[in-house]
Amino acid sequence: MNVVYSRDHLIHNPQWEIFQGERIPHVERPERIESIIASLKGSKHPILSPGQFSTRYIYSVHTKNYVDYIKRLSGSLQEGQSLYPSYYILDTYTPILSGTYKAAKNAVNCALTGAQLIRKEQQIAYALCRPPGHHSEKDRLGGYCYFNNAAIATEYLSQFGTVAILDIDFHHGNGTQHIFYNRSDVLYVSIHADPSVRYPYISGFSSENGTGEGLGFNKNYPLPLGTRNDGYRKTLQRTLTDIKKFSPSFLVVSAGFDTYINDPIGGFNITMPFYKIIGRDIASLRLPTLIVQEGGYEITDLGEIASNFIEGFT
Ligand code: OKP
Ligand code: ZN
Repeated sequence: MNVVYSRDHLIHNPQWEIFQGERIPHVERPERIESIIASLKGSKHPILSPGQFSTRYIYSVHTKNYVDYIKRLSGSLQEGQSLYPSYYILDTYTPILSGTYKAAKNAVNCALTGAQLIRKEQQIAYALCRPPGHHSEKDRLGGYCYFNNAAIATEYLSQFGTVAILDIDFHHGNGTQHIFYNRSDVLYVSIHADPSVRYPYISGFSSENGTGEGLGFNKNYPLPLGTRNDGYRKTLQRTLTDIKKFSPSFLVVSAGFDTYINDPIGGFNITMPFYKIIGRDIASLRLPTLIVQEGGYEITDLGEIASNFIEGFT
């Protein structure tokens, strides 16, 4: 499996988030992706640099005003400054820094490079995107996300066939759901923590099924805090059945590893060896698959989690 990675994510280095009116240390750290790449470097998987793609791909999912706003704000800041914008936001956890635009665009390039690989060679690719993307809506940032990497890659792939998105991050991907909510050529399926007790709170309930032409093409599987391997696997099997029924040309996996038992902001009890099983179960679909990195904040173990997942997949 090809891994797509670039050091350009390092420039986005948020120090704080504002949580319940207090400044607390930011968990979406550059060390996350460095932990993963360090672990994969010893493996047989080739590591590729992303290509450059036009901003037009970002505009295919996000409004021009929103994208330009992030670019302009980011460009106006000094190194080390951070700004919590008042417009186009879902929350106060997602600051803009001088490096944010460049890093977020690089994450999109990683996802698109992976998407191109799976389209042309019908293979599997792993895009080491950072910052993550799945909370970002058409014109709103939030949940540490600016541009929706998985959605932009999906939009690109959807020109060539139908796409299923399987979101296994601990948090519901409200942004991805929002972007494809009225589409029948893109199926969004997500397993995540019960939104009545965990971020993003506003969406991720099982009653959200899509709208218009997209009715029936959005499926949410919220699970209680404390969910363990066996309970998780039952739900995972259900999502795989949904995807098989849809029979897509491509699969995009929004892979967050904050379901891990020791994750500092998660609340499930998934154990280290189980990531191999999750990878193997998803790979059993035998689809050209793009894996897009989302969350996962236990920095010390993150590399090992990703390696287990990839090993199970291949
Ligand atoms: C992003 B992704 C914790 C409260 C803020 C925001 C969660 C964003 C998760 N101090 N929680 O889905 O991993
Ligand atoms: Zn998450």
